Amino acid sequence: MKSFIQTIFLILSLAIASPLVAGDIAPKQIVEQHCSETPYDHSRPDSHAPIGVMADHTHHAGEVMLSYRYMFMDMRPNYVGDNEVTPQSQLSPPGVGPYQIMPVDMQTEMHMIGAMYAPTDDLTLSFMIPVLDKSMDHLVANGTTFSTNTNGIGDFKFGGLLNIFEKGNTKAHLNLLMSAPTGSTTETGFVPPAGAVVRLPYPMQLGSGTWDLHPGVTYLGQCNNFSWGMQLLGTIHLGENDEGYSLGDDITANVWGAYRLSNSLSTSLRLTATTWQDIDGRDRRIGGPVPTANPNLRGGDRLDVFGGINYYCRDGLLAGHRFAVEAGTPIYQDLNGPQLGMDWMITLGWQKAF
Ligand SMILES: [Cu+2]
Repeated sequence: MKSFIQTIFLILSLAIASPLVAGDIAPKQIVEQHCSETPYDHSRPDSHAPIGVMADHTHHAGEVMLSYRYMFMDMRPNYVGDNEVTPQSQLSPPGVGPYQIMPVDMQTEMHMIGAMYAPTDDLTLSFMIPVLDKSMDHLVANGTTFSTNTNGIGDFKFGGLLNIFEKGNTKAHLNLLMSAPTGSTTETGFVPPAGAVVRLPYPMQLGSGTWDLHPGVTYLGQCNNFSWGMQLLGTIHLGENDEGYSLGDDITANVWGAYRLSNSLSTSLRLTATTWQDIDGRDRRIGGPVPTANPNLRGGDRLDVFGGINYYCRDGLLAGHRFAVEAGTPIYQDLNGPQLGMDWMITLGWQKAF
């Protein structure tokens, strides 16, 4: 899969490097102006953030936007701190060490359906429903392997984006979002070493089980063919879920820059730093000699780099439709482990405003 990432980055860097990609719309047509005197343009390909960033833009009064994102994440190998460890090095003969089972690879697919509606110029409402499909492969101390799977709806996220600042080519909004515990926290699966259907470990569950706050602030700017953005987002889990725990809170800082190659096409580079905590409390039905069942082996820090392309279709049958892709990989991760680290992720998206 590393070669896949390299291919993606090659494509993205070619897109940045080659003016040919800009096609028939010459960037020369874009008149250069003093940036601070130019109003923020909502109809550029890069007026939407790289597709992996959520709740990044607001709409004008009366506008509705529908969106669909497909996300894929591949997590492997295991880390203890910032060191990669083999699953074999963590497995012990029965009765000797803590682990009889080690996760070796986790893949998550997410379909995210979104809607936005702006009742006023200052407020945009946002709604997002994720549908998740997770699978985890394991190695057992006796050399056998097995996989577990869960799928279903995740936590429904909703709230408002409130414009707090707009001056010339820059603007900012507050992210006032929350999520409802619509995702299951009681997913089960057959675990061969246990010889039974049991409740699966924390990362295989589909929701937090708690009402969560997702406060944040987003700052955007444009200047000629460049644009940039910053977003600080947090997750605060309120109280404890029915199973007796609360997922660790997290903070994510996004910084990105984009270059407009034409009126339809832009490329982007994004850095994302995330820190998240261990689980507070525990689910007494989740257990077993596997690190994913330990609530104190869930936290970590990570720095990711992403390359992306936004395309805003200007004419033809798909005029007004936006398509985007963004792929990324960590450049640093430090995990309370053994815990599976991120290997790579990709987001494909479609957006259409009405
Ligand atoms: Cu929108």
